[in-house]
Amino acid sequence: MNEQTLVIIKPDGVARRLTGRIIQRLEDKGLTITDIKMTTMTAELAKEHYQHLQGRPFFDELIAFMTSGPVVYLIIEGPQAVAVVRRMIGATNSLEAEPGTIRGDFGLSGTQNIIHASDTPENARLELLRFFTQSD
Ligand code: YYY
Ligand code: MG
Repeated sequence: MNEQTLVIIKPDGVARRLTGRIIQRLEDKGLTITDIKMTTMTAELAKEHYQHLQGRPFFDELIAFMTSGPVVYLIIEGPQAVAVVRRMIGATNSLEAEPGTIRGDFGLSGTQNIIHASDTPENARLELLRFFTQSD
C-alpha cells in the first residue's frame, strides 16, 4: 500500500547543488515524486516544524540555518515510503550516518545535514499539511 512522506532538501543541499543527485536517488529507488516546490522557509514555519526541539542549545542556530536560503519540498510516494526514505537519509548526525545514505555520503555536519524526511506516518501527514496545504 502506498504511503506519502515529506522530504525537504535543506538550504545547504540546495546551495551545494545536490538537488538533482538527491532526486535521482529517490527515483532510482522506485519512489515517485508527486509534488515539488522551492521556497525559503519562514521562521514561523521553521519553529513549528522543529517545535519538538525548542529549548535545545542548537535551536536558534537550526532556525537561522533553515531560513537562510531556498529549500526544495518534495512529496514522495511509495510502499512504506516514510521508513524507506528515513533509511535512505541516514542518521541525524552526518558524521555518524552510514556510507550509502544521503547524509553519510554528502555531509560532515550535525545541524547542516542536507535533508529532512518525516519520521512517522502521523508526522508525515502533519508535515504535508503544514508545507503543502496551509502555506500556499
Ligand atoms: O529527524 P532528524 O532530522 O534526523 O533529527 P531531529 O532529532 O528531528 O532533529 C532535527 C534537526 O535538528 C536535525 O536534522 C539537525 C538538528 N539537530 C542538531 O543540530 N543537533 C542535534 N543534537 C540534534 C538535531
Ligand atoms: Mg526529525
